[in-house]
Amino acid sequence: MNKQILVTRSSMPDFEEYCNEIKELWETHWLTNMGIKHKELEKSLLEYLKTPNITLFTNGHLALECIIAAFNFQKGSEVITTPFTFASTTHAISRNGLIPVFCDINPENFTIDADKIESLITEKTCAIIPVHVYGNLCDVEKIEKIAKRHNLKVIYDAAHAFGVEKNEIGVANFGDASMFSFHATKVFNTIEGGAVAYKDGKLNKVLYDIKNFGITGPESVEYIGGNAKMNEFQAAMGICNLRHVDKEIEKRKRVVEKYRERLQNVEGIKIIHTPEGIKENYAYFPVIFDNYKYTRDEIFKKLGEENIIARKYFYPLINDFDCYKEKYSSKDTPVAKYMADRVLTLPLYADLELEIVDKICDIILK
Ligand code: T4K
Repeated sequence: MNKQILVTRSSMPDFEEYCNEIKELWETHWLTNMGIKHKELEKSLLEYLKTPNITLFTNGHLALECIIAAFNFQKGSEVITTPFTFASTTHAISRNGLIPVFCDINPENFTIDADKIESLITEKTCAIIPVHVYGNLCDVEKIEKIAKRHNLKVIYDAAHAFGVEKNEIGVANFGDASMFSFHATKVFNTIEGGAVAYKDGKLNKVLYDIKNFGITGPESVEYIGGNAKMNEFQAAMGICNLRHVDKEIEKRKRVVEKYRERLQNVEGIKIIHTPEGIKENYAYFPVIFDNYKYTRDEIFKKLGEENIIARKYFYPLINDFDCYKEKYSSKDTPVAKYMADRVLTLPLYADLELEIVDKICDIILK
């Protein structure tokens, strides 16, 4: 195949639509600091995500760092999380002066194994930060019960889960807060960008202050905040992309259905099955090669030779990263280790041609 097929490709509106959206910025010269585009996007997202409160950020990572900071946990407290995720989740905990405690994942949908959380709780535990990895919902009911029992906060890393619903309840409604990434690689993007949705409306002011240097008035700075504001060009991209996101998700669905049709019931290939009642967003298509006739790495290489660049999300595991491996080991999370050694996420984006999906499946199967 001549054309290079990457693991994903950003959704973009028509050039004219975006130009039209940013035109008034040339009139107002108001480019950032919570301008009109920012306000408009915030309002639309409240509705789309069916959440009572939302705050926008310049990217998903800072959104997560800021919501953790907003809860003001005592430094050195422990946070139970999963190593089967992107670097950001664990880094956001560590950069807040908190201690990540890795819980293993369940082999069904690779989210945190809720049955293993309680054994990791100590008197130092302050929160659970699970990840709706690939857009798969965690066991939100079980996690809520555990959190209530032990008086812990739950902050979901919902970076992958934009638009996912369970029995018509938006994913943003689970836990105390949820972070969404609007990075270029996501189902919904604002170029770079992110948001936190949350239950307690009082967090609105705290988050605003944290993302804006802790400035609380014209002559007062009450907190040591940072700068994590979404600018007007990002927000304008979001306004345009939100108009088309449902159509984009429908197009992703076609691709996923094709992959499922070709790869399910193949010995040695495991794909994730979504339970009833879930509205999916078709964010990623992970495949586990488990005693298949070729290893994950062989398939990865073969696809690469055909100019198809799949990705090993999420390998290596975070507890094996150079910056964490002195304190942690992937041996402590054997299911996550098993999956990380065998997973490959296949190319998936709205405009991916079904012939290419077929070609990818042919390479894998033959
Ligand atoms: N939590 C979780 C669970 C996450 O997965 C992420 C981010 C975060 C938190 C933090 O959210 P952000 O701060 O990023 O908002 C990519 C993304 O950069 C990252 O956002 C994402 N997760 C992660 C899973 O994937 P890389 O290092 O794989 O990106 P890169 O540059 O290799 O791009 C991957 C593919 O995407 C390219 O092969 C082609 C395509 N692409 C990329 C870019 C940059 C585009 O089509 N357009 C683009 O502009 O991390």
